[in-house]
Amino acid sequence: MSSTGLPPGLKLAYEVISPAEEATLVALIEAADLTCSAYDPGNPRASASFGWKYDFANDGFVRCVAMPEGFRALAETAATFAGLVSDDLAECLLNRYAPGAVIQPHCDKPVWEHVVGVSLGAPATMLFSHPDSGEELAVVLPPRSIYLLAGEARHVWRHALPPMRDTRHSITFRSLSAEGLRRLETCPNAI
Ligand SMILES: O=C(O)CCC(=O)C(=O)O
Repeated sequence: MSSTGLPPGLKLAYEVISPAEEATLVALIEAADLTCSAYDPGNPRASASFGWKYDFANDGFVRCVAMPEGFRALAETAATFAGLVSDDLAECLLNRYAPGAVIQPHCDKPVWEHVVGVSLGAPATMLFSHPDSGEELAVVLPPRSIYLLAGEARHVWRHALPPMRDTRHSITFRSLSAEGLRRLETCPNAI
């Protein structure tokens, strides 16, 4: 049984972009080369990454194409929201959740530090669960809102998305952690 409230370290703000900007971003996501993950068969969630992507197969990084200009203004907004500069945002991940798509409970990989997400389209409820106490918190993410996972919300609590009823898009920006920076130095794809 989940209750409302925010896990410590979760920051949320509403209406950070206009409906017109939202429509433009959705069109840009739809124009991207979205693919469903081979590690998540049957889940109608399609994604594309720009910058650096975590490689689950090799526990390393894959270099992706640079983030297109159309996402630049949003990256600035996300960086400011997180107290960063946009150059700190090593990955820009695009997601399209078709009806039924889910995200299983997880903590983002320790190669990442800040996780900043912008929601577009249908609203979603993000479910946070504490691994020790079992406490659950349901946080509504309306379209055009932004969230930052930091502190306990980032490093202790798991987050998940239950099956989507209507199509939602999201854009997630991630900065590298100290571990991520160290790992990137030894990445064969890095310059
Ligand atoms: O779509 C979102 O806002 C959540 C994305 C997420 O949890 C992830 O990519 O790890």
